[in-house]
Amino acid sequence: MPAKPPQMRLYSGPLSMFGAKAQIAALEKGLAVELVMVPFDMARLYEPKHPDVLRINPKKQVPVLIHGEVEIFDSSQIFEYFEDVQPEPALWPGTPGARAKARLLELKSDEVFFPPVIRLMGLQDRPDDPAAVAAREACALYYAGMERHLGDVDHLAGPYSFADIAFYMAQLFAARMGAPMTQATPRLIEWRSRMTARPAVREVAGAMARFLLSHQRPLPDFMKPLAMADARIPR
Ligand SMILES: N[C@@H](CCC(=O)N[C@@H](CS)C(=O)NCC(=O)O)C(=O)O
Repeated sequence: MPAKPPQMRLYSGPLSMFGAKAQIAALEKGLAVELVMVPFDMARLYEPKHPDVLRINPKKQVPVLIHGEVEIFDSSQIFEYFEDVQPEPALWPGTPGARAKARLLELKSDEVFFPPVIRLMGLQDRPDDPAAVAAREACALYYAGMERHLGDVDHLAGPYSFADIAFYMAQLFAARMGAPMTQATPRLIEWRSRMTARPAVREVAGAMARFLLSHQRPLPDFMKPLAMADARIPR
């Protein structure tokens, strides 16, 4: 009898934007993944760390993925692994040039757009601090660039891709931190609505919305419909 293929286990957190990227990708690909939510609360955040996370990731962060002997961390690395083990539906475009552009957009989302959002997280009680004003301006500038980049196409890098998933989660956290998209970028707002309508996105962002509400945290307007229980996908 052939050996049973190992179960994939994904470690994430209820408010982990990077973990949510991996969760959405797994759902889009129909991968059977056991989700492990690591200890997290609003006061201590990710302390104490999950022992498997400590063992596998020297950065002590989620997401972490275990699949048999494969033990990896980092949402972008996990995207690549998912694409290799489950090529369909493809979440990178088909040609090398288009793939390179999509990968760069995915990286920019995490490493260019998101750092000002991280700065805003530490400035929530000081919205007028010059550093907070500058961080919100950086987000607005990035949105304006993405609006031009999007033009009149539906997705950021050709077909729906990991680049869309990454930027959706990054902008969701930016909106939570006071740097939402506005009507200054109407095509981007439409892109966000298309993304929010996807069942995989609804399931993951919906769980996040309900977690925030259960902790009396405000929701950006576009997340409010996500908080309803029927945002979950029946299985
Ligand atoms: N580049 C990493 C970033 C991972 C990351 O920042 N994870 C956060 C949660 S969203 C975390 O585990 N933070 C806890 C900590 O840094 O102690 C990725 O893409 O996975």
